[in-house]
Amino acid sequence: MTSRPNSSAAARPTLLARAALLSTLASCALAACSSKPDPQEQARAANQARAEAISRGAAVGGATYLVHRAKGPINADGILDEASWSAAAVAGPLVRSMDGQPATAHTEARLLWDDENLYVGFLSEDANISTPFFKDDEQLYTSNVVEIFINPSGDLKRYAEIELNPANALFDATFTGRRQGMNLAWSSGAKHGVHLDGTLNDARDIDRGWSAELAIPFANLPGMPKPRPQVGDEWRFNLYRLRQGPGQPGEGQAFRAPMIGDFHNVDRFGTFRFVE
Ligand SMILES: [Ca+2]
Ligand SMILES: [Ca+2]
Repeated sequence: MTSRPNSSAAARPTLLARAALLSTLASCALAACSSKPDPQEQARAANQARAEAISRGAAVGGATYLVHRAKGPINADGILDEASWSAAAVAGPLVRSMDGQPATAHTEARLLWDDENLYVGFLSEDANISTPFFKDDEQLYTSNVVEIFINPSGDLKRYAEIELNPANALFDATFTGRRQGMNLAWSSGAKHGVHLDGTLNDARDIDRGWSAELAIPFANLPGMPKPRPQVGDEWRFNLYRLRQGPGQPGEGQAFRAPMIGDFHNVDRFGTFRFVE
């Protein structure tokens, strides 16, 4: 975790302050913790420890992530303040993709679903939010980006790759096998938004981070075994973040570490289950 020697209690970073979620989650991981124990921070620490245990399990053992049903509408505006997000299981913190060890900046994700969409929310600590890309389907994966790979049938062949960057540019493509049959013309039809707690492409200040929110329609996903999932169904997936470019460490992060420099390592995809 990055510590910030200059932070005081008054100026303590509250990453993405408008995401109410963050006030109850992970602020110890995202900022310097106060030395005063207080119940809220203890609860946050416990939540963090639980998330890290889940992440370790996912990184090495293939723990199944539970996708809970959203209890109300989700507006994919990049602000994870819908009550359903607070009840969603944490996926992460993401780990280094090459070795499963702790990453240099905190990233966590959450998934939800309803009859029409799979929802994905990412919270990413980032001291220098940047990207050179502003158009959809550009090579977002050469810069800073969060990603989900989804394989509904579990065949480890027909999967979608969907990425979102801090400029709210979307990359989406389907594949018919590991790195095979890429169809960049495919559109997921995802609604998406980002929220920046900082400034984009301005290295003169220190940013807190950014959040991303996607509503991905089931209707367009490749290889769907049925029109929409049901409780108990399991899909294969992975979640990633890339930190590349000026001021970035050149780091790949993953929910389940592929352990090699290839996010398309489908054999290392994790599993999630749709639950109530
Ligand atoms: Ca929202
Ligand atoms: Ca596309």
